[in-house]
Amino acid sequence: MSSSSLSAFSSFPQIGIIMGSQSDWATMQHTAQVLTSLDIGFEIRIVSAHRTPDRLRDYALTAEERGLKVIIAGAGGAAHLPGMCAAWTHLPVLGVPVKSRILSGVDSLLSIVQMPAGIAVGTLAIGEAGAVNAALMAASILSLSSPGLTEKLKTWRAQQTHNVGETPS
Ligand code: RP5
Repeated sequence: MSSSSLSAFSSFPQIGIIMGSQSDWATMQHTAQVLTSLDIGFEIRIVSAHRTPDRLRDYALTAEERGLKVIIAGAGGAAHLPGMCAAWTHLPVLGVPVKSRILSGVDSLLSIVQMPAGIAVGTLAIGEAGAVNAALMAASILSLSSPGLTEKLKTWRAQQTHNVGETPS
């Protein structure tokens, strides 16, 4: 899926999806797909904590004034991105550990989840499951002030339940 084909890739995004590298898009596209299915506006950027530190600082410092409500940050390996992003903004930051080539994402998971006390990052599962659930968690956060979105989330879950067969095909 190309980022330009996502219908909720909006000019008034509520969710910021950032990732450390182009290589993370294969995982993070699943976040974008779920947000699209829930009709939640989002933006997508490649922002690396170590390769583009100034871009990360600018992105996080301007996120709130640009209308973002939640940031979802996917990164792999020594995955500083979610924690560094959270250090620059008071918005909720959800971290998605991307499956890495050498350590299969355990490195990503531990480096995101083990935030020292004082700066919070909500950490999801490694890989696609985490990317999907980050979108659902962000939607739940937004739904606290949006009854319409609560209904969309209930519908999404009901559809998921409906799709579970009683016997394997
Ligand atoms: C991290 O390094 C990125 O988040 C990515 O998961 C990982 C590898 O990046 P590439 O070498 O594929 O650009 O910064």
